[in-house]
Amino acid sequence: MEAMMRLYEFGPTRSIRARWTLQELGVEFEPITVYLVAGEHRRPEFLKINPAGKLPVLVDDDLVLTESVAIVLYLAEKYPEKGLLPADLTARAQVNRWLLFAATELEQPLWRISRHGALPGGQAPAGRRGARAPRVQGDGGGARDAPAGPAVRRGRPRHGRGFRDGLHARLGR
Ligand SMILES: N[C@@H](CCC(=O)N[C@@H](CS)C(=O)NCC(=O)O)C(=O)O
Repeated sequence: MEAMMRLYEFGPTRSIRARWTLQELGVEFEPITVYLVAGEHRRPEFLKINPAGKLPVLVDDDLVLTESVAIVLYLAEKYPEKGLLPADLTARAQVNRWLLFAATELEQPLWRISRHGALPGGQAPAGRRGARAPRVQGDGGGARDAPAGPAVRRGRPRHGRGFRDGLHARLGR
């Protein structure tokens, strides 16, 4: 019998991408919480799994995989019958485009803004107001929602209408 996959994660971080994908696929996995806030990611036992001391990490048999987007793609390709990645080459190219856009264009500036930016009008951070991550629209290719959704959510309620509308216009919403 195949061993259950293990996901090393910590709630409201990029770990969500891996968890989202596993849940979307309906795959059973063993979740292992590594408390970043308590510094557990710097403990020797975790550094043996990922010497970079970062989350998420997916362990599937002999495979130890880091990088949240690589995990999303691995899972989507492992279960092709679930249809998270389109079979058509050009449709898949669009999915890859959004995955890379989320990771390379969207994520860093949004992290920077959310860490250093003032909250307009004293608004509470998005997560505390129960904002839901939006889905990237279009046909097929559910895999692109996992990385893009949390990043878009970061940019949604707190940075004012102009920023949000520009972002959503770019995403075709
Ligand atoms: N590019 C990596 C980034 C991983 C990463 O930086 N994870 C953060 C949580 S979102 C982390 O583990 N930080 C701990 C640290 O940097 O000490 C990915 O997408 O998986």
